[in-house]
Amino acid sequence: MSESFQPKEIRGSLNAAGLRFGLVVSRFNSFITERLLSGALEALEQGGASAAQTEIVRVPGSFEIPLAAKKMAEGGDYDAIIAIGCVLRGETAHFDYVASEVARGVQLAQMDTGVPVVFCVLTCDTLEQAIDRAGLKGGNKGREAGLAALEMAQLSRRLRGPASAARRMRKPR
Ligand code: INI
Repeated sequence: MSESFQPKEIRGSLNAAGLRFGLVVSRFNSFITERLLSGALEALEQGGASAAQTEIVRVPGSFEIPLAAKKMAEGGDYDAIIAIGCVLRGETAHFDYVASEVARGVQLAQMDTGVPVVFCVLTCDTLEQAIDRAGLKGGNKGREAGLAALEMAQLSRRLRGPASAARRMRKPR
């Protein structure tokens, strides 16, 4: 590759200016989800988001997250949504159903609406693993989700859909 071959790169910055964020938070395992929420809010605030740019929606459990996230995305009030939950493996197959449906539903919500929905649902075998990821040894996954929401909200503003991107590439600059 020659040195002169320098394609334009498109990235989202971590700046919340002019953006609105929605967080959908499961009450189930709230000991963990409240810590994830704090991490996410911390990241948004560091990116410059104010309380007025941010809204929190509560749902009973992780299984309810996708519907709430989809309705929030469809409403058009948010540039990115953060889905926060914690599913812990028990003795039955319940974990598998809830974990796979929340992942599938969150992906569908963002693909159906075009609004980024960041996945911050811990799926852990033990409470200890969840605690590690909610602010102890494994950092705070909520904070990572907050950063991802900032980046994806900005990136989505820049990527105005496949048709317009293809048009821009055809135009010689
Ligand atoms: N919801 C969770 O968010 N985490 C869990 O670990 C969990 N377990 O283990 O049962 C859980 N169940 C509730 C579920 O999300 C729904 O709220 C419920 O089934 C009603 O639809």
